[in-house]
Amino acid sequence: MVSQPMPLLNGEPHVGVFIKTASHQVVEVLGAAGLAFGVIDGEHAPIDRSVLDTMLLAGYACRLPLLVRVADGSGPAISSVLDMGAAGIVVPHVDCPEYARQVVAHAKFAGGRRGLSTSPRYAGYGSMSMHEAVCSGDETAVICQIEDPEGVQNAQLIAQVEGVDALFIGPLDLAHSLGADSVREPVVREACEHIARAACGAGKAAAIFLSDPSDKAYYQELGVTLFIIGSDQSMMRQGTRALSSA
Ligand code: 3PY
Ligand code: MG
Repeated sequence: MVSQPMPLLNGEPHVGVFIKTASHQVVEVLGAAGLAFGVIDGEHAPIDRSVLDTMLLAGYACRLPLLVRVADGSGPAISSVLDMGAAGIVVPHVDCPEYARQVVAHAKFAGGRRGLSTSPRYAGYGSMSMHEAVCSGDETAVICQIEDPEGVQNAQLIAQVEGVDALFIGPLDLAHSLGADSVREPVVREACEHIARAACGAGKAAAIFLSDPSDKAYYQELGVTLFIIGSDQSMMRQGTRALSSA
């Protein structure tokens, strides 16, 4: 077993969802239904380490690439999920290039300081040579979430950090921190556009969270290619409401 396939950075648009329910069955349902990728939310959802491990295993089983949004950019938080074989990490609240460099260093063996063991899943449980494990581990995606005014200001510098693969726009935190009541207020739109342009200008991918798919075309026009639209919870809620009102 090697790292999960990482087709998400090929420049094509991909639609995924946040996964907030601590369940491998949810992963399998989404994979069987043909979803392009999922982002397991380790920042805001109560998912412990061993359940996360099983969810990532389910991702392998149904060939659903899974990113994990870690709680923060610390070394243990990052290496733990990469050791379990996540296709990549999303780090929330990256607000300056120094922090982005620290995130990359924690995520990478070559040029970084990720702790090396060949015994976890990402390295085939000891079946890979050290060289193969390092190559496999370094294929994973490093995605920085930009969702604070300082992050917006520093978006170009963050995008230029070597090893950062994508900037992920966080409209909710942006709206909150910019004093807006809605993600559709012009000040939030401007910040989102600025981040998308910073990513594309540096030759990196841009990702965005949307609660409403009707905004996708607008951001795709700006060069965003990774769309995280809602979550397993919002899909359940919508389905339940539709059923209840039928
Ligand atoms: C945000 O919009 O702030 C996010 O983090 C998306 O979940
Ligand atoms: Mg956020």
